[in-house]
Amino acid sequence: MSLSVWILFSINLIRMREIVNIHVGQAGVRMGHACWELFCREHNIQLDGTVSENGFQELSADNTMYSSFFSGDSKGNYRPRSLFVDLEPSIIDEIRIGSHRNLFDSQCFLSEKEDASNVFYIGAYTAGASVKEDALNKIRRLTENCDNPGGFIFTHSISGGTGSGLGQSLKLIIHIKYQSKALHFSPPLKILILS
Ligand SMILES: Nc1nc2c(ncn2[C@@H]2O[C@H](COP(=O)(O)OP(=O)(O)OP(=O)(O)O)[C@@H](O)[C@H]2O)c(=O)[nH]1
Ligand SMILES: [Mg+2]
Repeated sequence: MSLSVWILFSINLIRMREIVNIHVGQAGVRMGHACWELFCREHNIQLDGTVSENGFQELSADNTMYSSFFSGDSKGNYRPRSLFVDLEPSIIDEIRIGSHRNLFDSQCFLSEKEDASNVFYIGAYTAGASVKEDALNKIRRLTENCDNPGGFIFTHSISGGTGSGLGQSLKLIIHIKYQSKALHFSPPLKILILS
């Protein structure tokens, strides 16, 4: 390996890898919201995206600890690198007006008017198809804003129509587009997918 390639390779290893979080359907959006509450606590980030007093000192001398999940905005605050998608608006609207409303960028949210009624086909092909392009555009923008994209984390249920149908079709496209490897952490989920 030539020296320049090796240096680039080493820098890549040292730089923090950035993760894009995608939450699909009611269960996915709710689980995602709960995860962000936890991530904020772990990173000492407050409800408006600012770091609490002594937050930097407690975690790290620089801000690299934050970049895996959070992006910095123009005001120097931290914003979750995430996308919430649902075919009906109520669950996402709860977050839009809830306690974390000032944490998330408005571009994080994408909702339509009617859910997929627990039907995979509607989530994947009919109603889901109308939001798929918008969702992929938002995911592309989030990924392009990363210096060193490391992967995607999805949260979604496997029984609702939006989470299963739209979630699955987004994962398939991302898998092809970004040549990602799928890791399934839950053995029962793996068995269900195989069957
Ligand atoms: N753990 C958890 N499971 C949930 C939650 N909300 C719904 N579920 C489960 O998710 C499954 C239904 O999927 P949903 O996520 O509600 O459906 P959806 O993806 O919104 O799809 P449609 O509503 O059919 O468009 C059921 O098994 C619910 O019990 C939640 O907040 N937490
Ligand atoms: Mg739903």
